[in-house]
Amino acid sequence: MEIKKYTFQMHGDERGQLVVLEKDKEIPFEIKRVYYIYDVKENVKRGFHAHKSLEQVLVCVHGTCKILLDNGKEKEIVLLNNPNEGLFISNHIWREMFDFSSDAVLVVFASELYDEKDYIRDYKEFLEYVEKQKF
Ligand code: T46
Repeated sequence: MEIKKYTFQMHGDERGQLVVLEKDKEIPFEIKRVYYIYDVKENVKRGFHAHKSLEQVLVCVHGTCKILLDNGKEKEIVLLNNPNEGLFISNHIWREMFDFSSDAVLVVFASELYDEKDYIRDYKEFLEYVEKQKF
């Protein structure tokens, strides 16, 4: 599975760091929604779903977390531990987020507004859905 992990340019100087994310540049779509996840309790796993259309870029701006990506055939685990790195997740990818450090802040840039109908929350249904996309 191709993993799209971006390293963003840092505009650092003696005052500290600054990272810029703009639509169609660092983020490969028009950003319609931003949300963030933090204060995740120990051993908690989140996600367990895929999206029919949504594309997202995940940035762990503080602390660390891991993301499991699953395209129905292969699985990969990506560590996010750097505020100048972003992970692109396309549609049709099952994701699970885990191993959050207690100080982790995961910011997500999304290509669409929130729509529960875009979620596939059942793993068996996800496998059937990706299989159907081939035809
Ligand atoms: C994803 C991963 C990375 C809203 O009302 N609006 C929103 O924009 C979002 C994202 C969530 N919600 C509500 C829906 C649930 O009642 O917030 C609650 C928690 O959402 P969820 O259980 O889906 O959270 P995660 O962490 O499992 O998944 C989220 C995103 O939902 C999902 O799209 O890819 O983060």
